[in-house]
Amino acid sequence: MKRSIFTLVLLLLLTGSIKAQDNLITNIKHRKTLSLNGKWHYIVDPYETGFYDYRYKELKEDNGDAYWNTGIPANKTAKKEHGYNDKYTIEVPGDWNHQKPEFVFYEGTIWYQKTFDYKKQDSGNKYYLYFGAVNYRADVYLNGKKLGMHKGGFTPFNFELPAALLKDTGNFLVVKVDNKRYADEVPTLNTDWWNYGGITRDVELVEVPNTFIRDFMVQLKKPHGGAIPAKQPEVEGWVKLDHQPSSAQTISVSIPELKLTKQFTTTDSIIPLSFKLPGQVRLWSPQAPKLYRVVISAGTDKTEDEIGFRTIEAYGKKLLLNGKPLFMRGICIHGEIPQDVRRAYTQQDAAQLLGQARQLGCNMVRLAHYPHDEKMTRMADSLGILVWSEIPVYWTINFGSAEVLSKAKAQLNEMITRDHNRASIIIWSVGNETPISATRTDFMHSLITKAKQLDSTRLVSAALEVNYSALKDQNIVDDPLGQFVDLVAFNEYLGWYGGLPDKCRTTNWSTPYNKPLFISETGAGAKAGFHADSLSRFSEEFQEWYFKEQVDMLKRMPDNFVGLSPWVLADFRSPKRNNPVYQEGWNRKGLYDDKGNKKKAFYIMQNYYKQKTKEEV
Ligand code: GCB
Repeated sequence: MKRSIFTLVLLLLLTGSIKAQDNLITNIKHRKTLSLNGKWHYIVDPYETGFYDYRYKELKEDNGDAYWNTGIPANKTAKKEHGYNDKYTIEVPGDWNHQKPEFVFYEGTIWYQKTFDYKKQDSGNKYYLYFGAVNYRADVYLNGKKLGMHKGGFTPFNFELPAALLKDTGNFLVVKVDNKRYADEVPTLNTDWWNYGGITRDVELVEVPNTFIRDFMVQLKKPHGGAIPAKQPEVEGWVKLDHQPSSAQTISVSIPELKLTKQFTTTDSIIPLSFKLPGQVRLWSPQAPKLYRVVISAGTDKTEDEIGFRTIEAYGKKLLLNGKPLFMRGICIHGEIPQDVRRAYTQQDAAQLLGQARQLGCNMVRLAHYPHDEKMTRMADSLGILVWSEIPVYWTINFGSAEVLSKAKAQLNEMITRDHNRASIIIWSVGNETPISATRTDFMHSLITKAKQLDSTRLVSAALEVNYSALKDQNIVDDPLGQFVDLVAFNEYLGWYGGLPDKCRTTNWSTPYNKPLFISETGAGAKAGFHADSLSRFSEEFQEWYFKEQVDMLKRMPDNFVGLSPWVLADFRSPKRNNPVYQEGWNRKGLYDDKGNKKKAFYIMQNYYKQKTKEEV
């Protein structure tokens, strides 16, 4: 009985109201795939001529003028005003802005085209096109037929490729990518980062058996009451098949290193899992990021993943990792490689960003302000770096709109679905610096509820903000959203936006909520190499002074203070930052500059984190 209620709840969760990517396939790394990365053809189409006719009506699928159709004239007299050739090529993945000088500020539509061959293995199999991320809207066509449309620039999606449409040779794949900003999208018109456009992450053709493992969750059960995990900790999760098999099937979950195999029988397409791990299991932690190979099989399908087992809990004033108090030595990171002025998407990119965070002494990163490439969260798993992962509900999106809420929920769903087996991720964040109002609080509360439904094992938070015009000596972070989050997190820039850094000497922070308190941002701008006295804005000395004062202030934080993630790891591109001497289109609050050099302030934070590490042992 208990199990069937559980199944019903799961069913509701997994087949819920969000249509967009409820059928996301996870764990792509371990599937049979053909990479469609590499050179693609492109057409720049600022007027969307390939999509709308001259009366601005969407073109019919078979209209030869539509850019999803080949553009090859039938004969020499035929008129074609578009086409793809090798003179116009672009790399996938990768934002377009850094690839051609003429695209540096481009926001609009670019059509991508690739021809590929694919030999189908088994006529009963299924085929999907999987995109790691396309910013912002993608309309996808194969051999002249529309497969689907997706919105959201930082989360994955897949469309089924009908087997009859997929040819052995000469498949004509077209993606219309549009990164124009709109008031009713997520994020909205206004952000403090550059809106890089394009197919920014990997593209794969995925082949799976007819009934396949679409997704699974294998995590330790949510802890309660500050408990240390039992010697034989309990796994709770589920396996989600593409559809319910016609006759009962056996699902098996095994962890070879622990000599464990468990079997379950399907009664539905979602199969709840519940079992104990053997006593010799080693829990995952930043000190010992142990991952186990977990193999899941169902009928003819089999997949595996590397999974770490740990618990995380906000208990009273403490944050407990595996039942022990945790202090987060964090840093905020943008998904950008500043020395190349582009989005991050490779393994080396993840190694650079997480490596820099490690040098600073971090055990935690806040991946701002949108889900980063999956390579980042997987690498965080293997390096033992805790992660805060966020959706781009940023500043003043349209909180009154039900449609915007459903867009935010779709991105939340995709973020959590992709990464719910990553041990490193301990916090899902539903947004950043959203202005207090009843409408906003309802909106954010609804996202928090959704996040908890999708994943009961992690914490949910949001970065709250400070009103600098109302600063007092005793500041109380009492944003009403605080009652719904597990961790009260706030951004404060005392000394940069509110007075000068010495303001920290008399300022104190607390929250009325009996919850752990975290500083999710603090930072000041400095142009690397500009040296002056500490009162000079944008000098390295000003930023150094700022962090010294901040660190002194931290010593007076209340006993529920559980860490911070300063803003920001490295300088990043922002069209809002136009000081012609010090910024030139860059937000300069990095502890590293845009070439990877450390600024003076880096060492202040590094020292603070060294001290905190010593206190831990
Ligand atoms: C913030 C935002 C972050 C900005 C930063 C800044 O509070 O969360 O996205 O880039 O301040 O530099 O002002």
